Amino acid sequence: MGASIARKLLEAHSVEGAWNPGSEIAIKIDQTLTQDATGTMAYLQFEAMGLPKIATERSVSYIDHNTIQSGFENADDHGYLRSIAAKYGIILSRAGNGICHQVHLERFGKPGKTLLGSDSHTPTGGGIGMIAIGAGGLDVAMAMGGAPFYLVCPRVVKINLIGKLKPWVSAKDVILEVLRIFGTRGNVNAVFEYGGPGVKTLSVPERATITNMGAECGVTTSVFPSDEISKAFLESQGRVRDWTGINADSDAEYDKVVEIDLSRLVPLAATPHSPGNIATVESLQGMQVDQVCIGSCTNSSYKDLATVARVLKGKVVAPNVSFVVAPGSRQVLQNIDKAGYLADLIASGARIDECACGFCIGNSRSPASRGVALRTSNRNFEGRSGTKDAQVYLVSCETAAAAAIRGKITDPRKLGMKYPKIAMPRKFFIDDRMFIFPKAVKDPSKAMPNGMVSRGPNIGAPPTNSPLPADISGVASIKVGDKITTDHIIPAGARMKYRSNVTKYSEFVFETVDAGFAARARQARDSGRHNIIVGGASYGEGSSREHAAICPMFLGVKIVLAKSFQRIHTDNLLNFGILPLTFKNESDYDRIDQGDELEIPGIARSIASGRPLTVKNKTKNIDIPVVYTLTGRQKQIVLAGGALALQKQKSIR
Ligand code: MIC
Ligand code: SF4
Repeated sequence: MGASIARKLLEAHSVEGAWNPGSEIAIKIDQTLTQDATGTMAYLQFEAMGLPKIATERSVSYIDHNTIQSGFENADDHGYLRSIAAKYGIILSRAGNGICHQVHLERFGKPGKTLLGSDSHTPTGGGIGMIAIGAGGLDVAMAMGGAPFYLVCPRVVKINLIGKLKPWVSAKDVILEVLRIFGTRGNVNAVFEYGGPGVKTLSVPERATITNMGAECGVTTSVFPSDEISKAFLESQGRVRDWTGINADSDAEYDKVVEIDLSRLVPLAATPHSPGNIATVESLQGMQVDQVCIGSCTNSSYKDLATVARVLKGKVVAPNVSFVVAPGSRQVLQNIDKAGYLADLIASGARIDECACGFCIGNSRSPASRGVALRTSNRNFEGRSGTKDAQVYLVSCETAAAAAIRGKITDPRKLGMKYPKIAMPRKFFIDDRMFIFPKAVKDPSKAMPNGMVSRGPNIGAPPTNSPLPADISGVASIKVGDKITTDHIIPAGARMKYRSNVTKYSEFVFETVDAGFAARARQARDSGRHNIIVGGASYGEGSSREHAAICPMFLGVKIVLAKSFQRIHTDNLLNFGILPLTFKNESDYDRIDQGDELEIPGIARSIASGRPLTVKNKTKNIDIPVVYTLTGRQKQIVLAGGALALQKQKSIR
């Protein structure tokens, strides 16, 4: 049997383990990316490793999330990132240059390479045939230092595309269909690999829309072949030398094959409050809309914005709609400007936002109370927009543009217009001057104030943890339900400016779920008790933000006991010395209440020797069997109190 693309690329980068889905493997990382909201912590950790330079082929630090700069915190972080990039040989993409995933695809993505990014939408790079994986900042910091990245050898699911999309149906509808089929749960440790004759009908940015939102299914990554279309894209970026053809073998083996006929797809929407709640746009028609936002790393390419501009040309947005457009990159903005599309957007009444994450992360453009927002982004978790009771629908650019004109949800096929066909430029106008390339920094110390790394008062020290206690004796300090996202655990939006200041940021753990949690947990911690979080299924969905582990760690959380976990969050918990445990019998979830006194005597010794664990619920006087599935490496990490703590222990020995 032949090999899939995923297998070929993972095996070509393998440094440990053999191809055996479910077992642990380690791969060499060629490229890394960080963004500012996760990057400051990643670089603080990199500094703590004491290495002189990065060891990757290419590492890029993007400033795209925290660009609102209300208060000094964001600017302090930007200064820190600039000086760190100069010091360690990292490329800096300055604020205003665009969203990491869009920019990386344009300027640095290379078929066949591995990319590890401290952002869950890093799989966008799969659109150009990379194995691109999202991870916590610490894993990215270690990869920058040359360490391999450990992952579970994935199951490979082939998504066989046939046919061609009909007018007004686009790549966003393809990934919404994938979400309809697979949902947001149960896809951990899988890779979605796209193939079939339909692939050649999709451009690279369209493929990237699809791989980007595979993150919402919870897969490790998604990947497309690299073909003539990828070559043309790289040519248009002046980078044809970066092209290599990558294909699956014709007899490649897959764990599952699912077929999607592109010609049968219709405009779809993800309805509140999950990217997995899929409905047809037709079924939602007529609903009054208050806000339409175009942008985010999912849908902010040249073609996306040009299509919207053509739909809106000569019209003005409906009076009840606030219409926001955030181009994905400065390159997109410059090129839609040169082609005249920007002028059409401005004329239609668009509020042109900075080339950044902006509305998607909820730090700006929050909708009105109970407002209905149609957005082209990838997540519509409750409250993520910054307005708790807003109703956010995720849609394609075509559907968003139709609503902007009509003021209500409208199936774009019913607009009565001819579908605008957008020709991609053969050569994009390219201006790389908003990058700071390390080789241009002749004397790194001059790029830093007083020759030092720039550390404003917002830059704290990377927090550390103590080894896992011999016995756990504590309290179920919070009990939450299914599908708790990292946005629930530690909010982004206006709170995100505290990313470099763990003491402050920790005040907001579970803020939107139970505002009393942080104070309660602190009190338990300070009285010598351990905090235990009890969760439902798919705990830790969504982002890669390691603060969803770091801040609970800071509050004295030692264990999260849940029905199931998402991949990146599991790794983050372990990296910071918090033990993820699952119920042996899911129904035991009902046998713990918030506030119950819990004990796990001899936990450290049991884990070290591989013995089963039991949680003693002292309040209810019952024993609950629990499960840990840790490799030898992961055991060492969690017993030491996290990956940095383990590294320190090893260097002392
Ligand atoms: C997100 O979309 O939730 C973010 C903000 O990009 C996060 C990263 C972060 O929290 O900084 C992600 O997707 O990983
Ligand atoms: Fe930025 Fe939104 Fe993409 Fe996250 S999902 S990287 S916040 S644009």
